[in-house]
Amino acid sequence: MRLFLNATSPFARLARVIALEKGLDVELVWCDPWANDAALLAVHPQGRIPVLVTADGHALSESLLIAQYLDAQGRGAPLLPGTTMAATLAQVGVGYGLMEAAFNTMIARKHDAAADHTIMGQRRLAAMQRDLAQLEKTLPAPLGASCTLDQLVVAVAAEYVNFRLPGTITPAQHPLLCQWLQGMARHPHLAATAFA
Ligand SMILES: N[C@@H](CCC(=O)N[C@@H](CS)C(=O)NCC(=O)O)C(=O)O
Repeated sequence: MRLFLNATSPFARLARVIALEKGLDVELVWCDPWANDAALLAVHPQGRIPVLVTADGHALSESLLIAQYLDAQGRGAPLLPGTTMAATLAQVGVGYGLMEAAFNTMIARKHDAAADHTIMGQRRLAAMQRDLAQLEKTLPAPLGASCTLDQLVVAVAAEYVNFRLPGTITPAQHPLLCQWLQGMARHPHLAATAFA
């Protein structure tokens, strides 16, 4: 399998962490999706990362679809346990929403210095704050023996916020999330793929 990625995409990092978590042998293909990377466009028309090319040649896009595929292919306990599926997916949705709002805030700012002041910019920032407030109320389980998809999505999303939008998550406003994140940072596959 081949995974197209770069070093700063939270969506690509999520796919990479899950491949590691599931013990799968995946070749990393580093690319720049913003430069119309020819190798990336050759495997998928969307031109976005992540893309996972499976052993039988299917090009999968969308990090959560890739997550689902890798979870089914790899070894170990499922990242989406059947008995707690709704609760896990509910948390995944909040974490993924945070990831999207933070990423889109960054990209919009790159192209328009006043992006945060537009209606869409304001909606993104407000959604991010609501997602963080929700996580402060309800977090995935702390780092422990088993690993689930909500833990990985929320951790990658929050670490992306800290990486790109420092000062958004604060110990004063989000003490439980900060504490939870400190624990998750010790997860070997999160540590091995940290944003830098
Ligand atoms: N919904 C997608 C988002 C993927 C995405 O936006 N990837 C960005 C990098 S973080 C990208 O490749 N952007 C290039 C472009 O939009 O042309 C997922 O979950 O995988």
